[in-house]
Amino acid sequence: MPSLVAVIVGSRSDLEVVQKAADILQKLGVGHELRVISAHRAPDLLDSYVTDAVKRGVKVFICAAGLAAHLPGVVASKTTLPVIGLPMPGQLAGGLDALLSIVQMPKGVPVATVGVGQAENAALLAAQMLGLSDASIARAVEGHRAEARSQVERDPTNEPTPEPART
Ligand code: RP5
Repeated sequence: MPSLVAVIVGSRSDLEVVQKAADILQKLGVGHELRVISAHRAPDLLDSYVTDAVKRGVKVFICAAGLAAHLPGVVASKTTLPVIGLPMPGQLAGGLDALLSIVQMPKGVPVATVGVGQAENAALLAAQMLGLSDASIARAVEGHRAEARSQVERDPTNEPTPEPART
């Protein structure tokens, strides 16, 4: 299956949080690939990877990073394809550092930002973007949403309230 989504993490230490994104993409049948490439430790590798991924047909990037978290912005600077930034939980206010760094992209080079550690949302947003032109992915996203809806509806607290006994 060709990769439509490239997931890049800044460090191996991000992998545990990001695994959920890969799991959701797998569940939805979206071809994807995962790379560990730090924007500050290996900028040239990141540059060549993004160029190659675009040539191979990747359509959306998910970039996870913590602390100064410049990875999503750097990737967005190298492509006009959509980039979704996933801030990693960190030591400073639980990841507020990465959240602000990613969401506060200066004008002209946007990064769509999900909540701190919200890997599932990053994957779903990527799938929704792809669903605009791929009916089978759009159906898979609908199915995932229906599961979530039904889970809430089936919660025991939502059982119909019994009629009061008539006297
Ligand atoms: C960022 O710095 C990574 O995305 C990671 O979240 C954080 C810490 O990286 P390591 O020092 O654990 O490699 O670049």
